[in-house]
Amino acid sequence: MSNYHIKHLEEYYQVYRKSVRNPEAFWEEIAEEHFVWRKRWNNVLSWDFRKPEVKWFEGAQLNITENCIDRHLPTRGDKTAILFEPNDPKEEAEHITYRQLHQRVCKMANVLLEKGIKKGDRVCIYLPMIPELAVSVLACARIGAIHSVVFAGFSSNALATRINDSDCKLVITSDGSYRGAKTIDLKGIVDKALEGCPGVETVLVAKRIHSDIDMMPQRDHWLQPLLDDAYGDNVAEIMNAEDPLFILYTSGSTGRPKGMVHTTAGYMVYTAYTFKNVFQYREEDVYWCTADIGWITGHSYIVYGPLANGATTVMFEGIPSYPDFGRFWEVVQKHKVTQFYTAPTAIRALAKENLDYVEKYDLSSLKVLGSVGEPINEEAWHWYNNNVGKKNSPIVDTWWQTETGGIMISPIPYVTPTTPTYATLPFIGIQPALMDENGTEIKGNQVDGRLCIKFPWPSMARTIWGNHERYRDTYFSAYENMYFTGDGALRDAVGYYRITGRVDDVIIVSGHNLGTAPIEDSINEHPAVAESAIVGFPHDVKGNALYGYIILKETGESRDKNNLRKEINQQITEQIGPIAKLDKIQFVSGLPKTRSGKIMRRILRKIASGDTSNLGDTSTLLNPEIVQEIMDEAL
Ligand code: 6R9
Repeated sequence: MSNYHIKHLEEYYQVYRKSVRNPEAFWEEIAEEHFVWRKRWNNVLSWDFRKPEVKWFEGAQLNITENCIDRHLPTRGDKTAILFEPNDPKEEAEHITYRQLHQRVCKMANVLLEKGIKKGDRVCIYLPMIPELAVSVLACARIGAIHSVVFAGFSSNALATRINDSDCKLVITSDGSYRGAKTIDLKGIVDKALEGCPGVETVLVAKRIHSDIDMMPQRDHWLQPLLDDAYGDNVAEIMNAEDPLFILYTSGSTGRPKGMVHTTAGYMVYTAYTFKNVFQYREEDVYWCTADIGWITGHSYIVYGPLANGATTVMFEGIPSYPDFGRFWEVVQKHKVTQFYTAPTAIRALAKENLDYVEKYDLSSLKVLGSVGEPINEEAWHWYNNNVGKKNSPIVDTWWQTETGGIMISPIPYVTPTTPTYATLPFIGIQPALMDENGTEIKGNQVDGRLCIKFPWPSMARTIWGNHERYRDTYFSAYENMYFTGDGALRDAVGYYRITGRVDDVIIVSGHNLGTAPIEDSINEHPAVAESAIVGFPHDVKGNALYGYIILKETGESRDKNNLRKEINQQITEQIGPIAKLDKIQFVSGLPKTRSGKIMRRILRKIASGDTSNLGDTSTLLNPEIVQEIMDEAL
């Protein structure tokens, strides 16, 4: 029990040391004390990063849903497991207790079994953020089917690629979805996708927007009547520790999306343990992560991590700007949210709006604020800290990846003193290393390099679905015996890590390595600037020069543009140095972003270098129309 909940910094260092000196003993103790197993493991860990092969808790048997649901029934049966907050604030929130969740998952599991889904089969879930999404995920886990959730903002092409890559036999979707004031025809997207997916035999359709849709006889079935008829209990399938739990696609810098495969026991242990500590979760808390379950953040920290701890986890169907920019804070007040976990892109969007939207609401329930998905710039950090946390709620800047399954570098709130833009210290059990270009580890502090992990952790992805070689090449071939993250990082004087951005975003100007994030931070601090992205473009003398795409705040739009350019460069010169000055500054009304909020720099790089003949795949962009505008006005 003692190691499960870290309470002060000295304890962090003690437990950390223990976890790296003897990882097997450490994780064995956590696994033994906090989970229910059908059969104990024979071996805690075996690994070889050269193959690569990693196995945790080999020989153990379990079902993750027994850990996330069944075991809570005697003590938390009437506690809210999932608190569903609909898109429309006028629609009532739904409290789903652990007992109700158990019944709903069992019924869904029985429907899947009845449709012929067996252990090991792949099921694609393409649903909006409604309770059926979490229920479907858990129902797959209940019967040992491998879920592949595809974010319901992806196009039919992207959906078809993912369905075919993992040979899904069944798709769970809905008649449509609400997104702010809009409705989206999800079933139409599925129908189009399935024209190219001969392997899909069955489509289950949840009713959400009550629209008139086409149902293909034999293939398509309304979900609710099947659930109504299904038996409300189900004996969980017994899974081996290393049986796949799910596939989740993530885009690579090149080529097709990679289906990252996560397995059962290690993923469960690590997501539960990180959830407990990174959010300092307590029994009475109401925890809210605003991500979509279509991303890893939703898998690990809306569904599995919170439920494994018997928590109340909020599922929000809506968007931050509907019906107005106060929506997040209204929900925090209404449900007395204690932990709030979101992305810097959302914070920056809200920070552009009037402060009244925040100040109107009582946010005093908040204890911990989280950030994930990209580096959080200093201005956004302070806005979040001052206006949402009222300087009373520590911000946990959590660095991790789809591939890592769980949070890897993060403060522990009320334990680790925070510093803006720093993800701070490695989580318990995580052994980071900074590497130079020649493959040598850079020791000591006040250094920067490429971020690698030296030792396995329980929730790491085990392979890429159907392509183990690509898994090895992408993550284990750059540095011997290390997992390479693709990110750059610096380690400061006290050993805190700051993620400087993807290594492919590093720009070498006159022989100096410049990370995009610190330069963008500096630009964003200019009072007229809302957001920026910089890329490199070829330069005769310097090798590369910097090109900045900058979105102005409303207040900046009337300013003289050349004066603004000078001021921005002056600011960069002061904060980073003249080497980081921008050669070109283009003011734009938006930046091309993926649906998870990441700027697609590949496109900006092409435009900056005047090479727009082949912009590559823009189908995953949230706002493809912006590309033309930026091209038309390029410098
Ligand atoms: C969880 C998630 C992973 C990439 C990662 C890094 C960036 C995520 C970050 C962060 C700086 C943080 N990233 N969290 N960069 N600070 N706190 O986002 O997974 O969608 O796979 O993205 O996101 O570049 O390598 P995923």
